[in-house]
Amino acid sequence: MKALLEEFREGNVRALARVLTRVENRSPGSFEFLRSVFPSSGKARVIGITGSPGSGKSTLVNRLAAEYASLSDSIVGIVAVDPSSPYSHGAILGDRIRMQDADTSGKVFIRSMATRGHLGGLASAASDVVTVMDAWGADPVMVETVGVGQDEVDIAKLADVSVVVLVPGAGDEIQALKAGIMEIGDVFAINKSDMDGAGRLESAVRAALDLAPEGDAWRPPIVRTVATTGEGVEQLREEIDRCHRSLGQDPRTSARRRRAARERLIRILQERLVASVLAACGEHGLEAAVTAILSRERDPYSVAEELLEIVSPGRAS
Ligand SMILES: Nc1nc2c(ncn2[C@@H]2O[C@H](COP(=O)(O)OP(=O)(O)OP(=O)(O)O)[C@@H](O)[C@H]2O)c(=O)[nH]1
Ligand SMILES: [Mg+2]
Repeated sequence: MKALLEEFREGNVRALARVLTRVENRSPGSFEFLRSVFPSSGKARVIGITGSPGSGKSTLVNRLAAEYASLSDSIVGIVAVDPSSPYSHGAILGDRIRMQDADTSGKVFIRSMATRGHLGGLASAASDVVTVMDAWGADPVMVETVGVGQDEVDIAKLADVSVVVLVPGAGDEIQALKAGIMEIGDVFAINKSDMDGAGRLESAVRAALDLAPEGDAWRPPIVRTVATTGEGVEQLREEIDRCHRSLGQDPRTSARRRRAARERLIRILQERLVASVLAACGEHGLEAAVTAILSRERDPYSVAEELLEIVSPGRAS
């Protein structure tokens, strides 16, 4: 493990991949890894890219990554949070871009994460992956998520700059407003602008943004893109950079970062607490308790109290 950490610190890509696998699987020693690399994190620009399924996020992320890679010597990190929803394998997304296949330059490092099976939740696992990439030296780190659920909104909050990708004619005008996605967007990309209705969508987004209180330091720009051809991608990158630069002047930035750090700590606590309770009572113990609750023999409150008592004796008041 020491050797692995050393290789990691030397910037070895294989070491990065191995560390990420351990961290994602919560293999023994992964918390020690996270602890020792955390102090080196916090340098990368973290960019969130979110939008509805098939809106062209991966295509756009690939283009942006190529842009960033051409501008500096750093390796660009990409975290693709892959929806494991039933339709992700269906016909609708049959043509989705697999980013794993895309990089040939050796300057982009891509990691796909499954969305299921993370004890502390997806956002917790994703923040660890971002931390590891950041500590390793990737910059920027882009995180692609399908912006629908709370998990995804939480992930978007990991980013300093969030790009919301909308597409014309997909009912996104209404959907975006409904899902509260407008609030997380620092930059809006109207992708597939080669299709009808881009102008209409832009007006709808602008109208929604105009509802934001006056005096906000940052007015989210709207950029029209065609990810497949690369049109507008340079301008999108410039707006993302401009947003990053403005963060230092925006008084809300430190409050936002503080909130994110707090939420992250709470998620870690949840994960570790649940993990230690499960380790103490075992799968059998848990199932037995569930059976007792189902038959109304026990109530979940006292069961929880009892289980907590195992890991923290004498805590009950
Ligand atoms: N016409 C047009 N098609 C595009 C554009 N951008 C992406 N596409 C196509 O849209 C499809 C979906 O693109 P992806 O990049 O996989 O979209 P995504 O948002 O990452 O999809 P998921 O990750 O599955 O949610 C692909 O067939 C792309 O070629 C665009 O600007 N114009
Ligand atoms: Mg994608």
